[in-house]
Amino acid sequence: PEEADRWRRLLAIDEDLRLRRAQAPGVRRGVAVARGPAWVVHTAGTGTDLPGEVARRAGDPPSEDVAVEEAALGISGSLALFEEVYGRSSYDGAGATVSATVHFGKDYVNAFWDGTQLVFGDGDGRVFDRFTKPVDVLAHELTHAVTEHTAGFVYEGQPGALNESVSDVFASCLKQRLLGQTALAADWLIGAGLFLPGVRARGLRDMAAPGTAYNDPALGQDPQPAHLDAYLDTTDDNGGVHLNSGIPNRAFHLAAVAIGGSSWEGAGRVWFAALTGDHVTPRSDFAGFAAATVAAAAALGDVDVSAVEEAWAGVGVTP
Ligand code: ASN
Ligand code: ZN
Repeated sequence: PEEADRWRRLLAIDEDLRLRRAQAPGVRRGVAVARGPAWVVHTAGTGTDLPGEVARRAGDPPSEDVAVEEAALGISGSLALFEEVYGRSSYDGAGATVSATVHFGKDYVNAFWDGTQLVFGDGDGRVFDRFTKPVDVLAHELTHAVTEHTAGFVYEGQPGALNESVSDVFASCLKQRLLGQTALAADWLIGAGLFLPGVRARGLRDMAAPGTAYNDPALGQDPQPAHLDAYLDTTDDNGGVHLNSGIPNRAFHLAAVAIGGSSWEGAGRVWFAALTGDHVTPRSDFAGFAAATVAAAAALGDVDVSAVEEAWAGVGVTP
């Protein structure tokens, strides 16, 4: 509840701004673009039928259900990031309504984008708390939808690890934006607050120091590599998509810190331009995506291109 209150306070500002813009003189009431993309949060009530029952839509008053509120805040915050900072209207670039379901299943310890909607479990009450709790988990899943509609990275091997990494990149950008943190001040953790007390885990992943997020009997040690030299050749996890993402994750962290200021405005604009630009394909590998970020930095004009090149060099990737 403490964490939820914190995000609610931060996002209340955002919601308030959205409503005031919708009601501003000269803005026709009900024009979708003025209000930002819509969203709807459902509840599965611990069942597995999707999407379940509607719990709250954009514009509705808050519900009493904390998971519904967390989802609403994470989704509206992510939509605001994409729209206000990167000029993208929803995940499809055309204002699609975001649909999400919370309370999916019993003791369900994951969250995912199924190609149509977002889905969140409540955790097992032992190791994992609710998957709606960390605002960056919401943004991670919504970014899968953005990637599907843009670069379309196939979910396997290096393009799969890029798909995962890009979700962490914009998840971290959202969290840092809400907290008003610079790249230097941020914790670079994905999923902080997801683990219940007593679990030796700072989060699911650490973008600044992949491989150090957790070390607990229930979880083992965080297996992420931080450099291409340690790339994991495995058939698990679609070729290690959640493992090898540590490599491009750290490249983003290095670029963000080198560029300086806020990650979402500095390195974030470069990564967004690369993700949505012509230099990537569904089968781009690390080097291909690195080259796309270098080209994007050069095209933006106000970004230190060598900071991007050196960030990739720092993880062993040559654009
Ligand atoms: N939470 C995971 C993800 O977004 C779910 C999955 O592996 N499909 O990548
Ligand atoms: Zn993911």
